[in-house]
Amino acid sequence: MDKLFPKSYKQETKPHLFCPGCGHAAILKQLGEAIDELGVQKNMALGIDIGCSLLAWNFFDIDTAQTHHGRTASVMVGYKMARPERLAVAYMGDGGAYAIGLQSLLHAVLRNEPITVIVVNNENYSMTGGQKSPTTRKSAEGGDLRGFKGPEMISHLAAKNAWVGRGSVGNPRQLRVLFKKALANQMENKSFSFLEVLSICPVNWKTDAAASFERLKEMEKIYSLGEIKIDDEKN
Ligand SMILES: Cc1ncc(C[n+]2csc(CCOP(=O)(O)OP(=O)(O)O)c2C)c(N)n1
Ligand code: SF4
Repeated sequence: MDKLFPKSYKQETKPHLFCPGCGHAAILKQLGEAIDELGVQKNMALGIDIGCSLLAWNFFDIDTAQTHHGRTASVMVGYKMARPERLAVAYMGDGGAYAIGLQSLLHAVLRNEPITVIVVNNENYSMTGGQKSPTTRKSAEGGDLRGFKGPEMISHLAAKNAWVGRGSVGNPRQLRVLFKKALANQMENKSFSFLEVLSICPVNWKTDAAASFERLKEMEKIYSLGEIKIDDEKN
């Protein structure tokens, strides 16, 4: 065992608490790599929402605040006001960010608060058992719904120097670059940054690995990935 896991590796990692095959774990791995590559680990705080994102509470060796459901953006706005020299990052699910927390998110955008918001879109309220969220496209009753497009909406409201993008757990290399851009924007432009990440929830989707990635591929066709242009004609 010691040969497989050298001492330094054992000290620096620990098992995650997400269900097997969950997208959150792979997304957080890329966030961690981006934080390491930018060297900001000791100069930031991570706010996590109620939902499966809260299982990240001790994932990293960084200051973490677990906040009220949907209000992580507002809590990190407050943190940033108190500690403007530090990075403030909010990590939330699509249910928390786009339903009960939408007012917190929108007003942070409109005020161009210098925080970074990451929303993991797995098309359902996962922690409570897979209920419909604003991003759900197919209802259990069989109806087709229109999934809420967070980055596109924000791109119409954000200030010119804000940064908006969308990544996918299916493209980890691109995802790490997008995380770095979202964090760098907060540091350099002192403006709002927003990254949605398409993810998988095999437990509530009731899918095996192959079917989970098939559904993710379908999502990747519907939602555009990469940086999303700010519509600065109107704002
Ligand atoms: C104010 C409030 N309303 C509802 C809940 C119940 N609740 C806990 S987790 C959760 C779902 C979270 O879903 P989402 O934000 O999409 O995150 P995910 O679990 O999918 O990562 C809900 C509705 C709560 N804890 N607090
Ligand atoms: S319920 Fe879904 S999102 Fe939550 S930990 Fe399990 S697989 Fe991940």
